Amino acid sequence: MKRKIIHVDMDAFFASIEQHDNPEYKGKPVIVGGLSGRGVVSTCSYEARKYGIHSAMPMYMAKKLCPHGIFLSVRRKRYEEVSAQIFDILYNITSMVEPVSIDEAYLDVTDIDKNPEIIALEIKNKVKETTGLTISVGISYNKFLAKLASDWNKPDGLMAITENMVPDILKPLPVSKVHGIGEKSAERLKSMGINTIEDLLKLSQENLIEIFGKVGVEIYNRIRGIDERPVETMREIKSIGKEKTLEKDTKDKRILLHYAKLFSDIISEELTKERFYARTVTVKIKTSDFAVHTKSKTLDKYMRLSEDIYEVAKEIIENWKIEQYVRLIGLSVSNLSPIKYEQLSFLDKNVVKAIKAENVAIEINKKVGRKIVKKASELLKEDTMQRRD
Ligand code: TTP
Ligand code: MG
Repeated sequence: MKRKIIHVDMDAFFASIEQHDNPEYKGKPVIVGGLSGRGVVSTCSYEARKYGIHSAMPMYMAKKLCPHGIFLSVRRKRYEEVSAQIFDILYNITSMVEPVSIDEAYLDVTDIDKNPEIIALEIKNKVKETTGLTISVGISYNKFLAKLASDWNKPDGLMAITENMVPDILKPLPVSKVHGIGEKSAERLKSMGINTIEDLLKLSQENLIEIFGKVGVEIYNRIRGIDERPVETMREIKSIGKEKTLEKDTKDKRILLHYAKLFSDIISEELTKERFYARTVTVKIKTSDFAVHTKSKTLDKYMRLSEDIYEVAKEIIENWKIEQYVRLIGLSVSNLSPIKYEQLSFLDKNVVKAIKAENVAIEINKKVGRKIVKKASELLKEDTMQRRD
């Protein structure tokens, strides 16, 4: 059975919030971003886009293009608050929500016995009613097409791409619309005389593999309307950690710090690979009487670098009054978040919701092939077992 996928994306998110909170800015070019000398544009209102301003453009350039624009700095907390309201609306529809960024998500509504257009309208109305803002919604039978649809008639868009529309609807689009074709690839294709998806459709799978490598197969399928990527709900709160039973029980903190350093490196590597950042560091020790003790510290910031993790671990170990010999040392990080635009605290609330919804799955261990990523519940189980032995 074909899936029913919805993609939602708020319109000019930061700028729309500013216009909503300051009605005098409505209808005007509003540019939000870093206002310092080297600042860049985070986003701008649709009125400002007419001047050629866009995200990631240096702020001085935006000022040149639109000197009478309203330039505002980023009010992250406020945007996260609105984001949380939007995600609340989405999670009230289904737990099958994949947050992509602060203002964007996929929903799998296949199992909801309702026309997806009705669901889309409900989302639009509820978002408008709750936040006063508009959201663009795309509907299709896979993620690629749903995202394309939400972008179709932004702002305040609603579009469905059905199977019979493919590939004709795709043919005139520029190749850059294909998920997986970045700016550089688009340039390269252009130099080969390939500008539109119609041009791309003429190439064989082998041709595309030659140009893009492995992704070539995905691109070949995508432009034919095939995209099997599942909607991935927030993974369960989990930790990434490593531990070791020492060859000889010890009270020497230098040895414990040595392992903490080693584990920080491994954990940092794993966080990078899984594209996570962590906020909590936990040191675990098992003493010679087999009692397990843990101490944690949660920071305000998310981290991924080995030095940052080690610094917290070091502080915990150095302040720890360890009275017995240690036979095992472990280090783990938790409170994980994927990152996008360095603003993530809104995701935390939704992690909790996803857990409640019990539709969480951890794929990391499968991918890594080593059991270093554990569910919080597993860790607890393990601790209990260790306490018993
Ligand atoms: P987007 O959804 O990419 O942009 P947008 O919502 O402003 O506009 P559109 O109507 O085209 O969807 O990003 C969401 C928010 O993320 C955006 O309002 C600001 C922030 N952001 C950045 O901080 N830097 C960036 O480079 C981008 C692209 C977005
Ligand atoms: Mg958006």
